[in-house]
Amino acid sequence: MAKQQVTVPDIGGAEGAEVIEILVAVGESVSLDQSLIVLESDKASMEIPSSSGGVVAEILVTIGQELSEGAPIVVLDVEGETAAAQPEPAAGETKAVAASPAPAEVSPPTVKESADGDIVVDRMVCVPDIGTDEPVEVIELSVGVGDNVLEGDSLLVLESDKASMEVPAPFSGVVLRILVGEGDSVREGHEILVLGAVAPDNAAPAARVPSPQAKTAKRPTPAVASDPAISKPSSTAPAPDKGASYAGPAVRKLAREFGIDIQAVQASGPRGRLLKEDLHAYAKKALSGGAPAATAGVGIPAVPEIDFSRFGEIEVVARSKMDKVTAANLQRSWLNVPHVTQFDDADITDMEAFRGSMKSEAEKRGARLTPMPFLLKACAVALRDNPKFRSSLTDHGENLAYKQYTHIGMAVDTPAGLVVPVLRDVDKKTLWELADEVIDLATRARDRKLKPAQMQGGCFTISSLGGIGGQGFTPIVNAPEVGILGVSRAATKPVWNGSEFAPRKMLPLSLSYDHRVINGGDAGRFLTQLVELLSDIRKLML
Ligand code: CAO
Repeated sequence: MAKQQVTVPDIGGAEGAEVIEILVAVGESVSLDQSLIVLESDKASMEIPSSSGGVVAEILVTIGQELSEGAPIVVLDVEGETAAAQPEPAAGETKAVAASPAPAEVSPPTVKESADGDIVVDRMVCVPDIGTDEPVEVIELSVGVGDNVLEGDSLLVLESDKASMEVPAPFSGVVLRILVGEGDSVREGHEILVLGAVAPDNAAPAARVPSPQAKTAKRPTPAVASDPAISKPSSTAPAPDKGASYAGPAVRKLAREFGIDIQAVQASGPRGRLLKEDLHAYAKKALSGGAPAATAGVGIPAVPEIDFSRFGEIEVVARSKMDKVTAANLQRSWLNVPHVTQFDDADITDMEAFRGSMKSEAEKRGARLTPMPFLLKACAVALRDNPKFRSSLTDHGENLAYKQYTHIGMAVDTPAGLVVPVLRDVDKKTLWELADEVIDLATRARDRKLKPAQMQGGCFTISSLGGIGGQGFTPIVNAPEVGILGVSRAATKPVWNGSEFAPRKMLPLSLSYDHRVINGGDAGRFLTQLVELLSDIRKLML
């Protein structure tokens, strides 16, 4: 066993590249070429591979330390070899890429006169030496046609397996044409874009005569004379709109996996560098409904924050915790569940007659027999006969969990927000028991006295706006449940009975369901049965 020090290889001349991640720990076995640390310079980040296999005996760097070529990184215990026998990795043998790619290469210029008489010198800009012969991917275009860029501004971001790097503009000018797209593979010398620079006014007369160099350009420059984008770059024009944050390859990869636009994320690392933690925090915030602005969800463009006071007086009121939790839950369901909503009307004329006939008995019992207990009972029967409606997706969608119980959630509108207490074993309870429980749970909800257990375990939800009004709405499934019944206000309507229009009390129902689990046929059967049960409540006993 011999000790061997691994040092920073040739990183393209970058001085003082910062250690932003240490990827190994003392005692860990590493193989040849395994990444040890991530270094980041002003323009690029790169993983530094081990020059040998072995066990990490000592880590000689710390996060934030600045390193240059030759700086020691780790000491390895290497089996059967002496340190001297292990050659230093030669430049180019490592997987590191140029830390600060030279400004993009440029082809010899062509000189043109624009419509307004300016002298435009346009040059093809190519991928510079990026320290590898392997193709690398264009992961971001930082500019668009017509953008004014300053020398050193990032034109695009390239990424290999091991590193990402920005390619800076070789000179100030205006982007006339872009020849690559995101996802393209490029190598050194690949043509990226055409950049036009306007010759300074005092140099214009001389520049009007194309130089011999321009005439003998080896690489043909695309014709851009008719391009309206040719204009004199204004020294006061803003630089291209780029985010201030910089992200290393691992962070960029994670951002792509999450579908997060890194420019939308607040960076907390040194020098405005984006950390993985920033992405996690952003995703968490988005999922809890608290992402900056009214962000609809991860990967979805944020709705911009507006200063409404610009348009008139406003009052800002803090939302209750319950309101925010409900918002997050609804947003999560809406984003995750492919919703379909189906509508029908139940003829509840007879049910209402029966309910009316029970009024005095209800009063004697101190009960309130609203349509809700009937709806609960009818749903329990329909859930029994259509068991998919009380299932949930499990194991990442591999399986369905069929619940053998009938617990039904009931949306309750409270001053503090929407809550959904759950009535347990609805199928085993009488209408009177359900009527009492509806009042009890609704009262507890409004008094904020519900226990967490009383809001858990539902298989299906009923959201009744019947007491409030409306002709129909599309409720959002309360995931991981797969169905929800929306109930609107019953109204007396003329219904054709085969020989005449008769006045009937019609109850509008809307059934939303998770189309990953329930198909239209399932939903049609469920809703049809529900309508039949409510239209003839004797069937509830079958
Ligand atoms: N059509 C016509 N009248 C109806 C009705 C309907 N579909 N549903 C209820 N009513 C009547 C009731 O019979 C009652 O009238 P009476 O006092 O004359 O009997 C009146 O409307 C008020 O009923 P209620 O709403 O107090 O009682 P309920 O049992 O029907 O509902 C509850 C209980 C807790 C579900 C309800 O109070 C509630 O909070 N609903 C809102 C749910 C909600 O916010 N959903 C939206 C979620 S998504 O944002």
